[in-house]
Amino acid sequence: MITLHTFGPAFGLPDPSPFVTKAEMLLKIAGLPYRTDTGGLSGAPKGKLPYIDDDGERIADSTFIRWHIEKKYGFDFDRGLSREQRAVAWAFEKMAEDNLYWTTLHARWMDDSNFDKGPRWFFRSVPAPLRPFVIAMIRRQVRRNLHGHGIGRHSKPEIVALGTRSIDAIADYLAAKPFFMGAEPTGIDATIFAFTASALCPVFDTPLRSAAERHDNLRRYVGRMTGRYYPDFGEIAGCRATA
Ligand SMILES: N[C@@H](CCC(=O)N[C@@H](CS)C(=O)NCC(=O)O)C(=O)O
Repeated sequence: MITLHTFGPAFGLPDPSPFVTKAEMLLKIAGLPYRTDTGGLSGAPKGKLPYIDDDGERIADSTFIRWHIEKKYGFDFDRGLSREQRAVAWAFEKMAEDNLYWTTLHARWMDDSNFDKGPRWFFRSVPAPLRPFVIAMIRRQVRRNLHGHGIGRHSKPEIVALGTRSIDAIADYLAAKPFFMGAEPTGIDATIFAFTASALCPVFDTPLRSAAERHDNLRRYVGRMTGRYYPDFGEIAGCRATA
C-alpha cells in the first residue's frame, strides 16, 4: 500500500502545498489505492513534502513520484500524446513549479495580511511563548529562499507580472479543452489543477488570484477536475465541482 505524506487539507484546498496536491492527483489519475499521513517532515528524505512510502521504498519529490508510478505500475500518464505534446506538457509543468509556485509563495508569505490568514496557522502547535520567534525565523528562511531563487530580488509589481504571465499562458493553452492536453486527463493535469487551484484560493487576496479569476475557463477546469477527482470536496478554490 502506498502512503502519501502530506500537510493535510487547509485553506479549502486538498493540501496547502500544490506539490502535494499534484502527487495526490497523480495517484488518483493512475487509480492507485493510497493512504495519507500528516506526520510531518521528520521522515522526509529530502526535507520536503510530498514523499511516498511504497512498501518500504521512499520516494521524494512529485516528479520522481510520477516516474516511480510509471515504472513500477506501468502507467503512462501521457498515453496518447505525441512527442511534441509531451514536450509542451513538460514545459508547462516546470513553468508552474519553477515560476508560478514562487510567485504564489511570495504572495502568501511576504504579505502580512495573507500570512496572517494562511501560513501563520502552520505554527499553531508551537508553544505560545516561542511562537513569534519561530515564525520570524521561518519567514526569514522563506525570504532567503525567494532571494536565492531569484524571484525575491524583484519588486512586487514585477513578481505579479511574471506570475500573471504564467497564469495567462495556462489559460490560453487550456482554451476550451476539457483537460489541459485534450479530451482526457493526462499527467500534466495533476500539476495544472494543483497550481491553478492554489492561485485561485479565496483565502488569499492576491493580484495573482485576480489574474486567475479573469479566466472563466480556469475556474470551470478546476470545477471539472474537482468533480472528477475530489467529489467529496463539493468545491475547491471557490470552483464548484461539476461532472
Ligand atoms: N520539487 C519538490 C518541491 C516540494 C516542495 O517545495 N515542498 C514544500 C511545500 S510546497 C515543502 O515541503 N517545504 C518544506 C520546507 O522547505 O521546509 C516536489 O516536486 O515535490
